[in-house]
Amino acid sequence: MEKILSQFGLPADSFSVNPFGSGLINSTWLIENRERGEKYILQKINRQVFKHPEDIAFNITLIDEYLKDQFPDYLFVSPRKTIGGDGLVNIAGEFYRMFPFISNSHTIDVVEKPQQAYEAAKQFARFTKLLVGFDATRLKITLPDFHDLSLRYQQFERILETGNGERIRDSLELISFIKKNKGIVEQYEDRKANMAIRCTHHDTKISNLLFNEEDKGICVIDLDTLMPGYFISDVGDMMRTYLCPVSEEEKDFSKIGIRREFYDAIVSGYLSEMGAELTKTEKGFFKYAGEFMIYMQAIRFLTDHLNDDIYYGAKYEGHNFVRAGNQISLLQRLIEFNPG
Ligand code: GN1
Ligand code: MG
Repeated sequence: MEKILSQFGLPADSFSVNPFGSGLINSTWLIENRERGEKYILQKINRQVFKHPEDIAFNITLIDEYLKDQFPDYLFVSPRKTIGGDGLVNIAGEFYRMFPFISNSHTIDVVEKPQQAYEAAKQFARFTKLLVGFDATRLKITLPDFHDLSLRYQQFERILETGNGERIRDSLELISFIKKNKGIVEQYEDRKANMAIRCTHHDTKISNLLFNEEDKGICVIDLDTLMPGYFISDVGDMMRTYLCPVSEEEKDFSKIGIRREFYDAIVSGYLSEMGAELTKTEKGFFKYAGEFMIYMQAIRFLTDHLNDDIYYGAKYEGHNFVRAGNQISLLQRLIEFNPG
């Protein structure tokens, strides 16, 4: 830690270091000196997942320059430069980056008020809208095929052949649900031709938005998966994480349900910024967006369970099995839901 902090020009002995946040992929710490009123967020990028951390840094720099130039009033949190002027530090093959801590901001893990869902949808939509004039294909692909549902389905089928046999036998009900709903993959293939490629965040869960004390969205964070993509990725992940009163970690599936006011808040929040950008056809895909993302997340959790948790890790035995079951319940509730 001393080595890392010194690269950012901070003396390690005057800062406390504590694990921070709820992200599943990268490791995050809060670096704080109370007397000096200084706070930073330090992150170690997961090298198993992100093979080229410098591509993430490249994308962030590119977007930062574009936004500062075109929309100087927009708050975009860019990483603190190292003493050598870089956005990233490489220490023994591990990559670290540091962000200023935005004062009076906080994140939430579960959406409690429709207003929060509206705000988050609006902020993520605003981000994509501000980048409409930026050619999304200039972004480096930090995770190839990240939201390619057809590929996720193929990976799932493959793991049924090669995965942990005992876990496969114990997961037959979930496996059969995934197979029965393969129509969601077919719809994805059909709908792709009718959606534009835009700058897409790809991880719009509620914990990736900073709020102020009045529950107003301040800015979007976690741009590791900012890539060219479809709006259903962003809207869908909002549906996945804002509609339900409990998170993907909940074990009691009877608590899982769809809250109508939150659905309406996502749609109106998103359209408040992106209404003039989305085509009429795209506007018909809101509910599908939720099905697409929840189904994909269920597949990803289940595939990982059958693959001995190598991607997400597990805090307890069967953790990803529970998460997959949770997402399948949520998908069932969404399929039944009539947006009216
Ligand atoms: C991961 O790292 P985190 O928690 O922001 C994952 C998302 C999943 C999410 C599920 C790079 O996001 O795709 O939706 O967990 N990110 C990556 O909670 O795989
Ligand atoms: Mg995150």
